[in-house]
Amino acid sequence: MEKKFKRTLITTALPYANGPVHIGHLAGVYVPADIYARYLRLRGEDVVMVGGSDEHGVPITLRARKEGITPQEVVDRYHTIIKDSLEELGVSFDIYSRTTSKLHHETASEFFRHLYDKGEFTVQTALQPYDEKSGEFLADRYVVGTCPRCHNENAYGDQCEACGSSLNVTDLINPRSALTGEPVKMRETTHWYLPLDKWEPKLREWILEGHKEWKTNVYGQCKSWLDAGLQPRAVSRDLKWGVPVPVEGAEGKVLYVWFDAPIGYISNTKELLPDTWEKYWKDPESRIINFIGKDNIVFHCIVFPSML
Ligand code: B3M
Ligand code: ZN
Repeated sequence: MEKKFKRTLITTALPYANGPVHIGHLAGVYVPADIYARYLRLRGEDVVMVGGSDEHGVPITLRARKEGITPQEVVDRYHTIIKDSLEELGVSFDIYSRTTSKLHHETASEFFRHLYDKGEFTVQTALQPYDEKSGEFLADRYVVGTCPRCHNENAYGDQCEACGSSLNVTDLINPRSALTGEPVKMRETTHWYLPLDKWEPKLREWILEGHKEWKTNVYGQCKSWLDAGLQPRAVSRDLKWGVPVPVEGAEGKVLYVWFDAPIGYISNTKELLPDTWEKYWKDPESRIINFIGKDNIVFHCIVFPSML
C-alpha cells in the first residue's frame, strides 16, 4: 500500500531572474504544481507550495554587463516581472520569494558552513581560463576560439555549435575571452567539491529501490548517472555575484548557483513559516514533491539529496 503522509511540501523550480517566464515554464512546472496544490487543499490536506526567483549565476552578470547595469538591477527587474505574471495567472503560491534575500543568503551560507565543518567537502586545485583585462576567471561558455574539428572560429569553450562537438576550453585554438576579446590565460584556482561518489551506494538504494514510482524518464536518467559512476562536483565558483563562500581565504568566490538555488526551497519555507518550517523538511511523516524541468533532474534527484 502506498505510504500516507501527514503533510506535503510542493516546490516549483526557481526560474532564473534574467528573462520573463514563458509558456513552457507555465505548462511544465507552475500550472501542474498549482493544480496539484489546489487538489490537496480541497481534500483538506496540510500542503504548502513554495517558489521564488533564482537570482544568481553567470548569465545574470553577463546581461548586466551587456546593458551597463548592475546584476541587482537585472534581478530586481525580472523578479518583479515573473512574480507579477505568476500572480496574474493565479498560481496559488503560499510564498514566492527570491534568492537575493538576506534570509536566503544566511541559510545557504550556514548550510555550506555546516558541511564544511563536518569535513564533507574535498578541495581541488585546477587550471581555469582567466581574462587578465577584466581580472576574472571565465566560465567555459565565455571562452571562444577556433574549433579543432571544423575550424569554426566562434566555437564555445564547452561546445562548437557549427559541428556539434562537445569541447573543453583547452581544445580551442586561439582561445579568447567572450567578455573582452583578450587572449585567455590559464590560471590555478581552488574549489570545494561535494563528493557525490561517497553517496552513491545510498542513492542507488534510495532511488533505484525506493523510488520506482518516479516518472520513467526521471528514473532512467538517474539510473544511467548512477551506472556511469558519480564524480565529485565543484560547489564554488570564481565570481563576485552570489552567496560568498563563508570560509577564510575564499575571497572572490561564491557558492555555485546550483548549490544555493535548491536551498532556496528551504529558505522560502523558513520565510513563510518561521516557527514550523522544520517539520516540513525533517519529519518522516512529511513528503516533498518537486515540480521541475527536464534539465533539472540530476540536481534534484542526485545533487540536492546528497547535500541534504
Ligand atoms: N533556475 C534552472 C531553470 O530555471 C534553475 C532551476 C533552479 S531549481 C532549484 O531551469
Ligand atoms: Zn566545430
